[in-house]
Amino acid sequence: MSSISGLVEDEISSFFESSPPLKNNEEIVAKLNQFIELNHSCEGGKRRIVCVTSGGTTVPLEQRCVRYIDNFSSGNRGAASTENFVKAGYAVIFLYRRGTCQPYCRYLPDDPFLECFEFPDAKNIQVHGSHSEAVKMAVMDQQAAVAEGRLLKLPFSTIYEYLQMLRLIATVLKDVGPCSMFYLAAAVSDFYVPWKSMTEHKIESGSGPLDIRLAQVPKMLSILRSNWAPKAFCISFKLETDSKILIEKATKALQKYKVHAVVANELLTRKEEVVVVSSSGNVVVRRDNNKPESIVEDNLIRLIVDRHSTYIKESHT
Ligand code: PAZ
Repeated sequence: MSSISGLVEDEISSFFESSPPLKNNEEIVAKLNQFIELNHSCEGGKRRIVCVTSGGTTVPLEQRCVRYIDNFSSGNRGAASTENFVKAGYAVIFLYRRGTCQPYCRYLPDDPFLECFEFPDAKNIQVHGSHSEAVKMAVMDQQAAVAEGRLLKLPFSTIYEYLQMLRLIATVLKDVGPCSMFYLAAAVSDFYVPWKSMTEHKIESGSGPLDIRLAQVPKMLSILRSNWAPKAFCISFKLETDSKILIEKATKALQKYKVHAVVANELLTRKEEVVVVSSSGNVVVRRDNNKPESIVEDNLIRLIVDRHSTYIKESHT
């Protein structure tokens, strides 16, 4: 297990102490406890629980935010992975950026969404024939996952919200031990403006170039692994645009944060293939080109679920 230095621990504490508190903290805790009770109590059965993070975090530049810095992520990976985890029998906490791609909605047209519908007469509205299958499947699958209590969706926007929510989730998942998993596909800002040094009102324009000093976001993976949820199976992601440095960076992250695997992907080819980097070697996972409906997450989640099963078995011996 990774142990973290006092310095890193201080940086992490001061990040949280100076963050604007979550507005709906108690509501989130209540939802999480209910979800864990339903899926991992003796009465409710013992499903595996995975927290899938998805979408990019924003870094506000003003406290009453008008402008912000964003991290790229459409949320497709997180949404598709969530669907596959539910199919594999997991209960999923989907921690996602507001407005990004949602599970079961990947085949719906989002631009413009209203083109899905038509008005045969003044009293009725119905789904257009060309979209009816996609809409039917989306509604049925999403409703089944929610009705069975297997999908809990929690939205975030800022880096402050994301990290506070991740900490809450890790804390409640601690008791689930090896049957819990973190699958960290969200694109998380490396730099931010500390809340206390941020201007309250909209930054004035018209006085020349803007100088902003960004502080480094403390690396929370280390504390997630060592303190928050040390027994959880943990998968992190590494995105690069330069394929030459991708595997080296992913290997460094694996060693530094002692996660169980790092999924390495390149921006342009991320929907075609990923490389799962772990201490047992690197495995290239590809989309099945012979099947038009195939997505890389079908094979990726199969591999991750297998690895998780081995981890659970080994934890009990
Ligand atoms: O959300 P998306 O499907 O457009 O892209 C997924 C991804 C590239 C954001 C994800 O696979 C990933 O690599 N996340 C971690 C990014 C990072 O290194 O911070």
